[in-house]
Amino acid sequence: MTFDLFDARGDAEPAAEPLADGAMVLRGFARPMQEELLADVRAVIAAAPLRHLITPGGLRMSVAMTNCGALGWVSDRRGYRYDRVDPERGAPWPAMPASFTRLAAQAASRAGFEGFVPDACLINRYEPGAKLSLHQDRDEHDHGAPIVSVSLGLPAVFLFGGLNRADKAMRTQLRHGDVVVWGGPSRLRFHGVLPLAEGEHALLGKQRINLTFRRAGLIHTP
Ligand code: MD6
Ligand code: FE
Repeated sequence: MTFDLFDARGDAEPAAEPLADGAMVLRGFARPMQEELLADVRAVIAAAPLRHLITPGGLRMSVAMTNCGALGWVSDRRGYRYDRVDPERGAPWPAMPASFTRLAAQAASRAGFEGFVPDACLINRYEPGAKLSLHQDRDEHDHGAPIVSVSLGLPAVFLFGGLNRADKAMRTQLRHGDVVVWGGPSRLRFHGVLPLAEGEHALLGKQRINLTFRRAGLIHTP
């Protein structure tokens, strides 16, 4: 396992740290485009504000969320789903910024998944104490495509388990600029994020922003 930004060949290829078959962390992969990404994150949040969704069980999520792209992930008392319309604003989600689409495709390709074109980007905002319980990403129609997850701002401990909830989870710290790519035999592994520790990030202050790109695929409108 390596924690260097650059691998032993000494070229500018970020180190790929395997997590499991089909899952890896690309350390610092998003750093070269951080300014562009952050400007685009701010524009999306200005158009479709972050909000704390309610789980089907009636609990308020500690992570605040919004989306961009053709489909957005939402949760309410009726369940989890992808929706073309932001229920809060009654309007489509903001378009996926070109910087997001490009980064997602480049990271997927680096991990061996060619031709990744995300149609959904979930933006998660963690403040100190916010967490994401162990879960599977299984609301997408297309499980053939990987997931690309970009970490910005404060570091967080990522839990990475198996295909059953009870499987023991390993832990890895995700720092500013790290990208996790997740697909193939690992696509349905359980994972989560431990409560965010207090801290101050030079660019983002007291928060962690996570961008999760998916191919949600067809949705079935009632
Ligand atoms: C997060 N990430 O890192 C939450 N899901 O804030 C996820 O839930 C996630 O990082 C699937 C694949 C990678 C992830
Ligand atoms: Fe997830």
